[in-house]
Amino acid sequence: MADKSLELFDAGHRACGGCGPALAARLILKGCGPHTIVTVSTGCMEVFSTPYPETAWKVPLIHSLFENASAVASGIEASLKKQGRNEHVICICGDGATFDIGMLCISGAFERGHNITYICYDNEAYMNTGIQRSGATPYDASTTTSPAGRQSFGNSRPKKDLPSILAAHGAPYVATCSVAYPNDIIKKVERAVNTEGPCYIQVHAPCCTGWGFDGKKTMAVGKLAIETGLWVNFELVNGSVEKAKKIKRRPVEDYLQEQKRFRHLFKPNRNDAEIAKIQAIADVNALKYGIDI
Ligand SMILES: Cc1ncc(C[n+]2csc(CCOP(=O)(O)OP(=O)(O)O)c2C)c(N)n1
Ligand SMILES: [Mg+2]
Repeated sequence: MADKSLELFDAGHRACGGCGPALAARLILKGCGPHTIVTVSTGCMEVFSTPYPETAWKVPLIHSLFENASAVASGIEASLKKQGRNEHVICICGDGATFDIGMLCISGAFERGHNITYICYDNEAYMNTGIQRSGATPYDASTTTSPAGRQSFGNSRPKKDLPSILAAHGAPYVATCSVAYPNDIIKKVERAVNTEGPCYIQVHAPCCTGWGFDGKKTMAVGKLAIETGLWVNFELVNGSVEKAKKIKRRPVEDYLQEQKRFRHLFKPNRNDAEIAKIQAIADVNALKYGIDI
């Protein structure tokens, strides 16, 4: 069991106040413990935590490219195995790196069956380069590459179901969690790093800057995602749902109204038809994971 009082992701980094991913990193390392080697992809996390010559990481960290953190982790894991060592090898990567550009390397690493844990901090867009949409951006969210305006409601595609895709690779353990529930992250990461084989964890990590809310509300916004059913915390063990958090659902607009990325759904006029489509996404989630009390 990892000592949860250890702070392995240090204060003094340069993230925005209220940054969900920074909190995610701190909690992830609590779940892993000190005998851990981390690979990170290019993105906010790498930029705000490693401004040369400083670092917020108290464990070994390797940054290579945007797309290949899982390939780097694969090589580290293979080398450690050869040396008879057993440190945890984890990747901590953004959703752009995970859902889009790193997908090929992740698929290869999971197919080869490396004993690594791949963790995506999901802030639902390419934040570091200026809020471009990714495969993780939710339906209707406004981003700089899917701007809401007279011609568009924002992102026109639904969020990619990456947990199912990686479970279909035969991953023994796949889980989702949220910075709004810190102990759940620690517990799931600890389980993943102690499970043999390639495991995947997706952490919902609200981004106050990119989503457009006050940095004081990160936890509240994260909770609303879960309470509306737009984000579900679940565990897939050998491909089957083992546990999903049950909730009494609130209407999706309680979550949408808190964020500027959805403001076009309410102003200048309320768009009931689009809000109903988002409600339908939450309804499908609720049915799929059986979350309704
Ligand atoms: C091959 C390549 N393409 C594009 C970039 C530019 N780039 C750097 S970070 C980034 C966005 C990262 O998005 P995400 O993985 O979601 O992390 P976030 O910034 O949101 O934390 C992009 C497009 C790059 N560094 N390398
Ligand atoms: Mg991102």
